[in-house]
Amino acid sequence: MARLVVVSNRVSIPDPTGKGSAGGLAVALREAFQGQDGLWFGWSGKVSAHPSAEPRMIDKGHVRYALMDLTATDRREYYSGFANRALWPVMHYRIGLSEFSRADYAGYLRVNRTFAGALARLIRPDDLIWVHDYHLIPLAAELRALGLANRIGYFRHIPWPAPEVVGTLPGSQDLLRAITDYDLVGVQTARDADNLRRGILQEFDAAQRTADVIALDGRQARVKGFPIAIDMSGFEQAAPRPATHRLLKQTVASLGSRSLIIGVDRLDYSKGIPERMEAFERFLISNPDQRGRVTYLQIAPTSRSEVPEYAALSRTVSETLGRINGAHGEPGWVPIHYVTSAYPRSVLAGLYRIARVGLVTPMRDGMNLVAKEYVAAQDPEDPGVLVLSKFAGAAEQLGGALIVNPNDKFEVAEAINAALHMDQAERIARWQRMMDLLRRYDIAWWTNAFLKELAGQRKTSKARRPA
Ligand code: ADQ
Repeated sequence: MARLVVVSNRVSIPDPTGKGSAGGLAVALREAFQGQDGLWFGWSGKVSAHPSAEPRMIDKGHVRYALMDLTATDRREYYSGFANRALWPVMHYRIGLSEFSRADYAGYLRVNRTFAGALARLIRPDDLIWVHDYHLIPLAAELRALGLANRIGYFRHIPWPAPEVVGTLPGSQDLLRAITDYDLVGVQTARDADNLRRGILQEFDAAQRTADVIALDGRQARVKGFPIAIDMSGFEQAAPRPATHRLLKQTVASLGSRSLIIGVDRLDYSKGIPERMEAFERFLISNPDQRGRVTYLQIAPTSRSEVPEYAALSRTVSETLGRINGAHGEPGWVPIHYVTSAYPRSVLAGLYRIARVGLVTPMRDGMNLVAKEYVAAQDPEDPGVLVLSKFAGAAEQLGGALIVNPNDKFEVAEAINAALHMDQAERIARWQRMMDLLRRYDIAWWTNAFLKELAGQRKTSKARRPA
């Protein structure tokens, strides 16, 4: 069997207890490595003044972890700069927040080249290479330039917007061309796939071979939707367990007879957290009888705090939260509870289960795993209701949710009210529809579908003569 080589910006090594990182990607990729030898290559998360050109190797079970350190300049330019300050906002349709710098872009290309050089020395001819996300778009092009002819797949976790939006980003033409150096490009939704194919066809003299396949300069790339999924059985089993964690116990105790509304997101402007708090405020204003009868718990661990737009968001969230709690709170009732820690998956599952409403209202999101986790964790006899943004990739699959436009706080407020008042039969019917789909397309389906398709690709002589 061909060895699987995964490349991602960060590498997640299982911890000594064997549980490892709780992140969705870590769980997905652990599934992909089941039953086969693998290599996982990427950034260690560490910064060093003189990083080695060779990765540090760690063996765990049948997987080798290859870890590269970065210099402080690499981290600033490649990661915080181009990836998170230029690419991320544009790919989430926030052109006005995108800060392009030539130095950052050069750093992004430099780190991709360094990674490709170090990785190429570890690659065997029949390895299947699976690259993840927006940090590493040019990696295949760099590997091809070094003479590699392996099958290389790419999965894109965040949206691929319409060509007019992507086109605003300097360097986007080169990135589009680089995408065609992959044999298989997986995106979250049919809309992303359509946007990406249109982008390539509009920008270059490319040909559409079949509905999915684009040919450019003798290379062929298949661009297709592979909606990422979750570990369904893990969530279904964890959710009903008795509350042992402090947060879960305290939440249950403080709720009394109140209904819980829950939001769980990384603190990111794409997730629409202040907008959601304002929609909740609108719900309280429009439904004064609900005051004191609901609690909204927002869990939002900080992320990318070195990026100025994230620090600004953190301030906005604190101000919005303080204002709403100040204006509407009463002795004995705080409308919005806000916590910023990371929690074990079992705790999140328990919280999802007791929440009558799951509020997942990103302004844009590639997929949004929280939406799926919330549904998976519900009690089949008495499920809660998911309120879901039409701009989350998950909305293409989860038609049983109340679908909203997060830009309209009145619409979100009305959906919260409808969710709290929905009768049991309708809640069960909607939940069942979503569960059928989530069970069918779970994480094992996702990894198998992508890898099977990648392995089945005709091996093209994509290697280019070294420059
Ligand atoms: P993210 O933007 O990180 O992922 P999301 O899909 O919601 O967004 O995944 C977040 C994960 O982190 C979930 O599994 C969630 O349970 C977990 N998480 C969130 N808060 C937590 C907390 N306080 N403690 C512990 N765990 C927490 C990117 C894209 C998404 C895409 C995923 C996967 O932006 O659109 O769905 O990749 O492809």
